[in-house]
Amino acid sequence: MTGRIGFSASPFPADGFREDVIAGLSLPQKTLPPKYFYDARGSALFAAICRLREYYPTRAELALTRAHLAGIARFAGRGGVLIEYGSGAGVKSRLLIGALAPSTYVPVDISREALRGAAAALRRRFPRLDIFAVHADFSRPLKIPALPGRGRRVVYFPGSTIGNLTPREAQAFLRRTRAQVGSRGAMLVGVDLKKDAGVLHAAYNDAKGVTAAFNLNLLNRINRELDADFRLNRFAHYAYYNPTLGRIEMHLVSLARQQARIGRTRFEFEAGETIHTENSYKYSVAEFRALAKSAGFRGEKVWLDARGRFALHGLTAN
Ligand code: AVJ
Repeated sequence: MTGRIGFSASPFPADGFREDVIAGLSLPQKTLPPKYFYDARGSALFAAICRLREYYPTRAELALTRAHLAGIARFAGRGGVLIEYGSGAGVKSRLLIGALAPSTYVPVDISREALRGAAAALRRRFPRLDIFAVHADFSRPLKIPALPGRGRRVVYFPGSTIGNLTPREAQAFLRRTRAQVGSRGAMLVGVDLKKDAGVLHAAYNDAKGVTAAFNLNLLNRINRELDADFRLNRFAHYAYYNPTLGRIEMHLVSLARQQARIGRTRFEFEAGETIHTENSYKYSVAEFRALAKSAGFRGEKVWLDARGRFALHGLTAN
């Protein structure tokens, strides 16, 4: 039998780019949401980041997934419904689908192109798999339409993308996911571990300046899509590890006193003032388990890479 392929768009909230940008830049600490990094150029730059020598998370997560695939599959169970937050374009998704042999695979992504590309590629690779792509912003409350597949629901959320959320937001997000998978469900979530600040610093301040280009591209996107006039050479990438809060913070620092216009709205920048563009929280195993517990999950399993840099948590509903 051949697998079916479906596509569904939930009422789409990602068109709030202009509103989100203007609201964020109106705050005392100017802020922009990191989900807007990923236009075509931003996605290409992120792919380049993942290949950098200094950026260990992608390789560490892939290595641990390969090393522990059988155990991960035993935990998640075979033949259920695998829901991935993200497009499923990566090697890790293919490994997991191969090992779990789900009846239905449900990628959820904000990018329609990424979803279509990934679904088409997966269909060639797994011709009997039912693929039900959902075009939605998984960072907001999400309605996954009645699924054709039966069996246990497992949400896969790799890449430490959960680190973009504050612990409070992550807790709310995990609660919603817990409701989504039901009382027999589970979650596999990739989480970057706390580690030497120098290693963290290097990962977000690479020598080739790819992370800087990724950060600055957000202003480029605002210029292009929102009729704005940010001068990219008057802003600089700044990223550092905040050990008290356990997070990398990325900022764009204004190199001079200046103004920028978005449509008809003007924004003033002091010299040295920053736009906070991203947080990337790091959690020890115990910290993340405590967070998961506060959201109704039990931290049942955890797998690490050989060098102890990155964790994949196996959570069950309880
Ligand atoms: C995709 C959010 C996991 O926080 O490490 C990489 C994004 N930003 N380099 C991360 C990112 C700068 C990445 N996440």
